Amino acid sequence: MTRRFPDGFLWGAATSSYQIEGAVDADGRGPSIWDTFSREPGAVLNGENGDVAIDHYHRVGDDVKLMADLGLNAYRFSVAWPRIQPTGSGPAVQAGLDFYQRLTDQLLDAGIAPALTLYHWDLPQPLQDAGGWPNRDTAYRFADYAGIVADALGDRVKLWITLNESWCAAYLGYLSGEHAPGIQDPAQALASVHTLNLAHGLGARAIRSALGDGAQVAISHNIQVNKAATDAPEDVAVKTRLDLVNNEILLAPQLDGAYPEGLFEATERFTDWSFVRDGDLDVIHTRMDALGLNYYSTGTVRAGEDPDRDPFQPTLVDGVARVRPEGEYTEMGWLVEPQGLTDLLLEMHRRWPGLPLYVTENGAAFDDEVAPDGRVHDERRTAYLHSHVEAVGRAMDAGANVRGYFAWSLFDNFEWSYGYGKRFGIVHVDYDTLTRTVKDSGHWYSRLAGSGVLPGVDETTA
Ligand code: PNW
Repeated sequence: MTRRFPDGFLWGAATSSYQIEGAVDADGRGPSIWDTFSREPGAVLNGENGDVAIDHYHRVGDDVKLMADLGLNAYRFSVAWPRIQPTGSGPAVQAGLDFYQRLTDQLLDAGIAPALTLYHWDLPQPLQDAGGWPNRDTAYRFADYAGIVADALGDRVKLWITLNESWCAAYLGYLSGEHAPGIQDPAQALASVHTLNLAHGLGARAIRSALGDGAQVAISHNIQVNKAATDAPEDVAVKTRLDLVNNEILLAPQLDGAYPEGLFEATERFTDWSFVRDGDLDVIHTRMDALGLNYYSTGTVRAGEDPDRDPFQPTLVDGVARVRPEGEYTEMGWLVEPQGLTDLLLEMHRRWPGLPLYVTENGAAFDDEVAPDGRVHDERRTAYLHSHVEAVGRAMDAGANVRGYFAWSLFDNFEWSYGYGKRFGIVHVDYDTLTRTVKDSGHWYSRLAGSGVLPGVDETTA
């Protein structure tokens, strides 16, 4: 059966500033928390960092040309806050804005719709020195920054994403410490969630007041999709408790205007939530035009103790054991489970009927090499993308209002604490020469983008 997607469906690929740009000292850019964190011994595998990354900052023209050759009709990128405001506040650096104005002009010339993420984890270091995301003031700084970028790029960009994965920013940054700034403190993590929620709402308002209804405002969440290992009440209870502190803590205030029932009790041993002020929930509940979902995998959980768990790493929910079902796993150790994406989209549709949805990231890390024939035969990635795009189609058949899909990632790039060791790209990057080579999955994706029809997994010729 041929799977055909609607006209106007966005077929894009996604990246983020720190992961691809390099040029960390160029044109007045200030340091971000990732510049600092990646220099701490042991923080990133092999001591790698984003100083050069894939040098996108200097190769932006060729990179856009490559997207055009692939026939993408959308591109999701993020703006590096420290290029716009090196200290996180104060006047904008024109050279920083110029870079993104050139990028968006080139995209539009090539018929590629820009989808702009304002924050993909590169917080200006001076804002961390002032307390970072646990500090309420960071939300107001973010709103100022959002307004600056909206004024500068609002004539070119229609789809605005306030924050990428606030779950990661709060919980990997301030709870597990795997990401910058590398703090392990449940109280700071929960305060960060609230500041990020507030930042989203204030940022959405800043964009709206600069651009009116011409702009579509969204956020990208990596909702944790978990299944209970069995129907036993204790296993189901574990899943419900995880959903509460991972997902509902973001979705409920943003889309329903209130923190979910039971959240404050479930976390009272860490914080009294006194940082929530009158009026905050109204701000957080500012109308969104679309919801972005980043999906990679589905977890399975049961009640119990996890033998693999690092006992020194704090957690918000005790008594959780992770189950590793049989199946295919990517290089990240993530189970390939496309049905989880269908379920997620349908669950969002059930709760907020008609809300436009975008898959703002989906993809897989595999070990790829350039073969003697000069190509990258990444069959497993093609199969992954195929099964997940098919999963999006199934959700649309059942009524979900999905408007676009963005592969993560356009390029192999700096994969955070894994450094350059994990390759997610549909375009291979040789880290010695920085040469870009479209992988077979990229050729496959190009066919999909060009036709709106799901190709077979073997349709990978250029
Ligand atoms: C997302 N987790 O990160 C990010 O948006 C990308 O920048 C990143 O490259 C991509 O997914 C692949 O990792 C995540 O631990 C990082 O569950 C970690 C997790 C989830 C998403």
